[in-house]
Amino acid sequence: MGRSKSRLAWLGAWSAVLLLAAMFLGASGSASAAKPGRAPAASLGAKSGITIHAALARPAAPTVVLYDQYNNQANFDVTSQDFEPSNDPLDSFAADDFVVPGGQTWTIQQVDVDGEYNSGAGPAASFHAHFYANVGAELPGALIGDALASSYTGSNGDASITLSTPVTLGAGTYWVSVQARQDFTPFGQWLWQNRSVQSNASAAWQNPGGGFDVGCTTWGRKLTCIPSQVGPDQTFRLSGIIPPPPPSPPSPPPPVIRCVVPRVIGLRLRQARTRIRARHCSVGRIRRARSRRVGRVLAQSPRPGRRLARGSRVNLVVGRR
Ligand SMILES: [Ca+2]
Ligand SMILES: [Ca+2]
Repeated sequence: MGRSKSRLAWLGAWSAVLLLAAMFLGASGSASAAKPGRAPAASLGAKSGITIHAALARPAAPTVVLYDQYNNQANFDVTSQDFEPSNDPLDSFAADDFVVPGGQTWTIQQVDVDGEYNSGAGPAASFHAHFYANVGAELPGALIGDALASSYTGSNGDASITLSTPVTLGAGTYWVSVQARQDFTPFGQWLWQNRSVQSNASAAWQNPGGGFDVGCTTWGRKLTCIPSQVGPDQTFRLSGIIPPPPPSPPSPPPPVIRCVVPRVIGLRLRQARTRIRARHCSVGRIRRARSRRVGRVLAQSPRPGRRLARGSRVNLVVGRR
């Protein structure tokens, strides 16, 4: 390790540069943050040079594209990598934001990123995809989903990552950070392709271990943390499913209608019948009894106020001459 190793890494890069002509030459110098004496020498980012951006395949149903800013490649990229332990101070995270529309819930299963290898041919061992809430300053906040060591397909640094842990999010603004889990020795560096068009807030970046000596040991704006960077956003696409809304709760059963026995003593029989039916009871047996109160109800059974099954009978005694 040490200076000789770092020089070897850069020699490897230069041999590729010679093949790719002058366009690439300018790039290598501009973006390098090689630290003499720090081994290996990882860079903060680089001009991507001649890159063919292959069109992505559409996911198969029921998986759908949830969010897509895999376009407008800036041909400049940024480091976002989980290195081997000896290079942990260089571990860094780039992140970009996206919005789940109101009324929707997404289960994100796949993240596609456009990337490149540098100072080595890769491949990444796996990718991490970290999901964060959005805080007021339009930067990543609390970690709310983490798909570590996710498998992927793709080549030359482009990766279609199947999340080891799908992430379900309701409406709102969120951030996703994609990191290659890749040892610098011997696989080199993975760089995430920048996007020349900004959607929502511009990308964020952090280097918690401070190994790049540029500050931003917590989240900052990428273009502020690394002024040599070109392109405000990152290229990525999210795929997954929009689960159907949960079934509405079953409607409550209709209220039980009961016969609540009315008081009908003293009423004329016709009035008594009407009132009894209005209270969901029925008129039962009618007995006649001599009385000066001819045609009026003298007694009733059951007594007023009883709550009985619908249609229960109310028996009456009615006066007669
Ligand atoms: Ca690491
Ligand atoms: Ca953005």
